[in-house]
Amino acid sequence: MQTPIDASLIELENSSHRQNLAEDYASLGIRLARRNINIDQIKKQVATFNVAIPTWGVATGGTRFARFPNPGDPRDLYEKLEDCAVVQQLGQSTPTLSPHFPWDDVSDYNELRERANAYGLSFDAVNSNTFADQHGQLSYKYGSLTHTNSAVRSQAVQHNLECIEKGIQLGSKALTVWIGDGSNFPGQQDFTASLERYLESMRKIYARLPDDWQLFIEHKLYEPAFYATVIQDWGSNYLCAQELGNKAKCLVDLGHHAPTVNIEMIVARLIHFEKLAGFHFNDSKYGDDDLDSGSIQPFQLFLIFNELVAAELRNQPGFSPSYMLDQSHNVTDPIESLMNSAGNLRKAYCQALLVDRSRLASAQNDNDVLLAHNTLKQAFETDVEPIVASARLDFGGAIDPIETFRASGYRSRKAKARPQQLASGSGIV
Ligand SMILES: [Mn+2]
Repeated sequence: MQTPIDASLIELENSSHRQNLAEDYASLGIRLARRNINIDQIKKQVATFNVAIPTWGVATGGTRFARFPNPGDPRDLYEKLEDCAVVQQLGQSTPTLSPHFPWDDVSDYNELRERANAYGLSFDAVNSNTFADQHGQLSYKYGSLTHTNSAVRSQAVQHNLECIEKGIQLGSKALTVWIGDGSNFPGQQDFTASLERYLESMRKIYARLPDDWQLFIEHKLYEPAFYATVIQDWGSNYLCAQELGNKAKCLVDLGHHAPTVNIEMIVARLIHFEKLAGFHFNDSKYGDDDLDSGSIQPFQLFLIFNELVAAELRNQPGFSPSYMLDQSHNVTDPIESLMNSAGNLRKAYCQALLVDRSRLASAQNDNDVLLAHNTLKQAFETDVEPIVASARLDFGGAIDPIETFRASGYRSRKAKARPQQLASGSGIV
């Protein structure tokens, strides 16, 4: 397998942390044993949690105003693959990529699959793009799958069908559809007619899904449409997924809700009705900030994982969510942010595994409010870093991925090897 970072460098960096980690792990193990928890068992479970990297997430992102590229940013998909391989090699929790078309268009998808496999990487859900115009065909300025002009809708449907074809060659099993369709002014769009057109278009896409594929519908309450979006919330999402059929499910992007919405409760509802497709993980203070997972609201992230672990433990029918990151790294090194975020997700998962479920259930039944709440807080407040770091180490990763990445000199090597074209003024990537 191709590994972009020298294994001896990882070993050297790990050697300076190995003893401390062993002591921290042993000490945590003693404390968890008092709670009747086997730390080795938890570590094994934590090691099974993986999240897909969005191919657009390895290049520096930006805002509507500007983008400030990092030296060594990947210039094409093959360079993105190499960066994803670094994230996986050091973090050992991101073996899949979620590609985006047409940004990731290549001439030979079988070759792309082989190149990814050589790094030990494979492909998760493919993402279509009908929110920006491509090369001078019909415009999506006033919508795509819901456009008033049937020719534009056909073009958007056709693009999604092509994404499925590319995904089949890459070994993907799902298509994620997010549309920017909506309206900026009251009166601009007929709410009912636009939803009818959406369903008509989506039925055509759904009809062409392979039997073992799923269709992930992603809702978002605003942006780029600032008055209304066609698939604005989980309610519209759920109703559309229900109309389309069993293979259609609802994708929850953590940044696509109003600031005070109780996302963990939405997750619980979608799990109950067997309609949870999975996640686009990120974090936010205000809107779709696309900050690193776990950076702003780690307790919310834990509460979401609490619902996921509860579903896992009760063998909830149809429960098999896809986990993907969807972040924009504007002021950090994207490789570092991706490793940090994937680690934060494992921390939240690990903390959720530590919840004393029987104590929680009896406190809930007895209406012992404080004990129920404190049962969750006890798990959330446990420092689980020794477990997450040990899970990485067991699979050849770095105890401290970011320190190791910095010591490797990878970024400065790439800054020389990947001279950038003129900085583009475009924002969000
Ligand atoms: Mn998303």
